[in-house]
Amino acid sequence: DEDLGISVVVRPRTRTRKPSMYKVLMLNDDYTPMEFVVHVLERFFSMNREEATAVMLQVHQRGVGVCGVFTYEVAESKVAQVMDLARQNQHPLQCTIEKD
Ligand code: TYC
Repeated sequence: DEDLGISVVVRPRTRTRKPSMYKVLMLNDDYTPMEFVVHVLERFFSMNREEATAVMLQVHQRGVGVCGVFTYEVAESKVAQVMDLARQNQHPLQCTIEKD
């Protein structure tokens, strides 16, 4: 057949996927001061005082609360920052990651 001289550029395309999201959960304990937990929520999860207080009270009353939802690496980094600051201040505060 005759070549009409029309060329088409075909770019290979891989599907983009949304990254899995992970919740950072804060756990209750009997010793960490409420004010410290509020400070942590304000500092690392960009909450205002009202939001931070509500989440802290939720954790205090129910045992667990959601600090935020992030990609895996960001969630890991938030947990590390919280645990470092808690350790530096000798508080037993724990937080963890759960797949959303
Ligand atoms: N239960 C703690 C107290 O009575 C306060 C607290 C709240 C601790 C939330 C941890 O994630 C936490 N001092």
